Amino acid sequence: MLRFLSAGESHGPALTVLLDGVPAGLELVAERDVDPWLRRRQGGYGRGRRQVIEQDTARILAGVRAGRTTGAPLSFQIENRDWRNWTEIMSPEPGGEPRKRALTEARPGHADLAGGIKYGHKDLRDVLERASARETAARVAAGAVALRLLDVAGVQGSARVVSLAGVPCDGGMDWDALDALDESPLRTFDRDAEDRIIDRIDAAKRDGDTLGGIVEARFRGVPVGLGSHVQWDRKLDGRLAQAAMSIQAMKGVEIGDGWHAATVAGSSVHDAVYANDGGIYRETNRAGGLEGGITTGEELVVRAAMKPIATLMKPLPTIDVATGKPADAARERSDTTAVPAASIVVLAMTSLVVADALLEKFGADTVREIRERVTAHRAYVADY
Ligand code: EPS
Repeated sequence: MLRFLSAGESHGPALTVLLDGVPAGLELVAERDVDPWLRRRQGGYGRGRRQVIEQDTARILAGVRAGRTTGAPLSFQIENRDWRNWTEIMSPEPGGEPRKRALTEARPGHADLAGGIKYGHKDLRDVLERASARETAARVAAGAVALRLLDVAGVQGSARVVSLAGVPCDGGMDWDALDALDESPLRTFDRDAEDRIIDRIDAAKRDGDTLGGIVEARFRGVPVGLGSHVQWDRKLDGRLAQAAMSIQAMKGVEIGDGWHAATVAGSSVHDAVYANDGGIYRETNRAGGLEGGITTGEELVVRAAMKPIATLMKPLPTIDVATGKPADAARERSDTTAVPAASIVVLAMTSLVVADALLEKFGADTVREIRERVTAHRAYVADY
């Protein structure tokens, strides 16, 4: 079982990542395998000044020796460079109350108010520091290890933006041009839509507003039979949706044709099955690679809808929790949009789920066993 936990505040000293269940023998070098994903997550047009301060890198503290996992739990640390500007405010030492930069004007749409009531805080910084999407750097570090594990099994993942600010920018999937996604400021293949979206981001920034969008994580080479139909909590579609929905600001998840499938007849939704000498195949993949909560061997396609970030420079009406009086919502330095970054986070979280399902099916202590078992399974499926 692959288990992942994180700790760390947005302006604390560091994020800590704990990843348990990684088999032994996985080649893992932070600079090569993890840091490029952290860099991708930091990018994208519409980010704020915080990303100029941070240069995320993962320091491996446990579970890896001489470039290979040992089978022991992995731990990473990702430093918050901004912490040096917050040492007094974020210090765990008693005293200094009320602290500077206390936040009392709850931002509608953020965790501020519900979290403040739940945990009994009047300085809502005690909520926002952990609710902040800074935490997604930890998710991406863990997800990068999951992607390495998937690679061993011949599974490849990709992350892109398919709509931003209400402008569709799907542009079709092209596995041979993944570098183009890294070069695009919006992580999209649709270069024509890019300028229009950038104009909208600039306008939103001028207006003190924020923008959401839709991102896609996609996997190819997925073995048939990950997940199961036999129990609700083993269905892979449910597990993927939970992982994607747990990401800050996500409001919807769809698999394959998703919401569209609810609007058309069954004959236009389900993927007919054929066979030839090469084995079983489908000509369409509207199901997004899952039937009955089990992978079909087709590409796994998960899309997630991100709402606009809740920190608005043109604040909404709210209440001040210290006085109970009406107030303008707090303004914190933030991003106009983080949709391109969110595509990387959705890929990371779904990679952890797919890698967990892979270990469940091929249950192995070593990478060598995974390789052998996946190869044998692919031969079985071809023969079925
Ligand atoms: C965030 C607010 C901003 C974002 C942050 C998420 O932080 P700050 O107030 O320090 O500028 O930059 O995201 C990150 C730090 C990151 O690395 O993604 C929030 O309130 O969620």
